[in-house]
Amino acid sequence: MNTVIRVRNYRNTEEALGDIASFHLPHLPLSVLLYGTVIMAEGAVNDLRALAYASRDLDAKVYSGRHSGRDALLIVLPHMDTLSGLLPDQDSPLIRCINDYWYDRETVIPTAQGVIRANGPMIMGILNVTPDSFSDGGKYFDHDAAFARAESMVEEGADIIDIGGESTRPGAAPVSTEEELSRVVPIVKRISSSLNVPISVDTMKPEVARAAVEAGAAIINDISGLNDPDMVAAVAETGAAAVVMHMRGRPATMQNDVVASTYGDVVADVMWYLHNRIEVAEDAGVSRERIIIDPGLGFGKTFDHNLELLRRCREMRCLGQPVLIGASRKQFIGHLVGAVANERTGGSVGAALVAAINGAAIVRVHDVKETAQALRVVTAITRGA
Ligand code: 7PJ
Repeated sequence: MNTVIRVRNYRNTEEALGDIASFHLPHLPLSVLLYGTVIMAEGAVNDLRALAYASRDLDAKVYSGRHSGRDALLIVLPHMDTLSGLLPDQDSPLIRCINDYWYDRETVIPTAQGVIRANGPMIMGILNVTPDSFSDGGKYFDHDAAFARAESMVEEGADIIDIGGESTRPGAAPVSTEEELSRVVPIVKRISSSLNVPISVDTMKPEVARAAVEAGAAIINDISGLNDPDMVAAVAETGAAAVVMHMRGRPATMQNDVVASTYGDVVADVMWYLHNRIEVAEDAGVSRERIIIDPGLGFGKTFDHNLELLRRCREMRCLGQPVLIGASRKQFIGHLVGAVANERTGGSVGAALVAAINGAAIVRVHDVKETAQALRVVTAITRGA
């Protein structure tokens, strides 16, 4: 089906009223939108028609309209109890969407180095082996220092180590393939041969991806969303898992002229992009369960877009993939707390907790120790100690 379906969770009446206006629902009581289960489906008219038909079985009210530039349905399920008998039925796209939204299942991700399994949010610790990354550039450029940092992150609670050899901050100098290979491959080899932790490699270059997996990496983290067809091929061939991230524009210029109207509904637009990238990857032979999705906080987004993506993070689970959130030390946090990058730990932990509570499977962070401690408490509260 060429649709994107998601449970919609409104923050307040104003936000719900916005959707009411675009679906011409003058008679629908606001309380139903705020307290019922609201599903937004967008896409091809024929698929929407089939969904509208199927939703009759669920005692739903269905309204058609437009949303974020697409044909859309708003499906309102006023009573959750009408669903109780239907929840195990995985074949209905609507039920699958509700299940993905609400139920925390075990995360299972096959990678190039075995299967990653987790019952709660995982921590991906950032290791930049660059001379110029924005918050810790130069610190771990030296291989011994990088290895020592990887070791300490594992002790502090990192479940995955993400190694990056190219800075993606706006205006950073591009790095040649040879240079990136020489920064990344030796450290991947060293970590994979002596630490028991899955390694992810933050790269946009297929040559680096292939060499990194050969050296022991499990996951390719491509901020360009598998934009290069050869990168899709590299992921398919190597059996690596892939983080597919949304970015608007290219790193050097992505923050130029981003405004509120860059997106209609930022969550909808990001989900459509990710939906299409998943299809491209699947067509090239990358199995769906190997794909992790990421809205790409800070990559061509305004301050408000970043906050909205974090607040509505759970909606993205309706694509059926584990969600990764990278908020750590980013500018939108600096904007709120007024601190330089390496003094944004508290703000970053706050964002990571919101992501975890909102269903993120992986949080990508610099401050592993503090995040692990905070997540330990959140997990005990939300899932039991
Ligand atoms: C992200 C990333 C992110 C993923 C960077 C920084 C900039 N990869 N690589 N998600 N950010 N998947 O760490 O601030 O948000 S580099």
